[in-house]
Amino acid sequence: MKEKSMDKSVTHELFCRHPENPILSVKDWPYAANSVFNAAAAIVDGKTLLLVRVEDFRGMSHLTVARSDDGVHNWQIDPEPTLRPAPAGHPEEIWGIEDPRVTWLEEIRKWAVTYTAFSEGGPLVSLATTTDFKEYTRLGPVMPPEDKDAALFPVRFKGNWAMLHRPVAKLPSIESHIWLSFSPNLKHWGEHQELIHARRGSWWDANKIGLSAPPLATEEGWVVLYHGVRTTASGSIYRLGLVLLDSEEPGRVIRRSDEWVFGPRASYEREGDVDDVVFPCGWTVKDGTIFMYYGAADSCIALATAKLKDVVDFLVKCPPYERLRE
Ligand code: BMA
Repeated sequence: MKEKSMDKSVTHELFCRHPENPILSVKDWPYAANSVFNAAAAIVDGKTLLLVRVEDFRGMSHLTVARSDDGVHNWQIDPEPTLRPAPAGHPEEIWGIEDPRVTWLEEIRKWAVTYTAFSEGGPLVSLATTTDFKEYTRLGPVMPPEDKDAALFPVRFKGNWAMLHRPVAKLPSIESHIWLSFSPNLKHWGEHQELIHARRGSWWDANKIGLSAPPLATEEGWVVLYHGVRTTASGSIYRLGLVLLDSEEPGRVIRRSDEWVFGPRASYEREGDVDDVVFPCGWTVKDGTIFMYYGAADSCIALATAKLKDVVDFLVKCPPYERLRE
């Protein structure tokens, strides 16, 4: 059995797994699917809404909405796919759409949905907006391949929208970092800058990192949850770390955790279509508690919670971000 001890004193983990995990799997689905995982999360009309990546038996993914009053039980799942790939008008979606993140844009009173479109040229970042999670307006690709793991900030900075995303370096010797880009209109993006760097050597987040859930506003700054991909002789291990960005200048990294704050330990995280993966695409905050929804082993959806205050207290005690110490 691959399960490791779940004792918090052993794991150092900030987040606690829900005892009823996994909270959603293909058993719960109203139609046949291979796996349900990597879901965006939001509070909509007082309910928790997950926009779930569903992989069909061809290997291609679409997105389907699940809603719950308490964010744990009694999920009402759309009886058929909510957002399907539309390759006729959007050839970049030919091999499916994956890993959504959602952000409420109060200024235009719309949800922004960033997702990976799997094009013949590789995965890229696409953006759509919605007001009801039923009808979607596609803005199309906003970052060319290979790029994924994107989410918007909910507000503009000096007149521009901002997005975190992760382009992939073509050369194996170059690390893949998280970038920050800006746009006046959500459609055209520029002022690209490298922001959070993959570390090197034996670090848990060496060589490849990516954004997990969208940035969360707190009094201390933007809390960013990211994943680090550790390559081992028997595959990759996806674990999670935290970064704090300046409230007014998201291009300024203030703190970064040295240790991971969550990693695969439970059996449903350690064994599945892709072993040893925890992959959150969304989190919600209710009464001071963060609900982090994550894909587990690319097979099901699990929930872990933490007090927002504990996360912020932890982050402000993390080392200042200095590129040289990596
Ligand atoms: C990443 C993404 C995720 C997936 C993870 C682990 O590159 O493609 O969708 O969960 O790999 O397989």
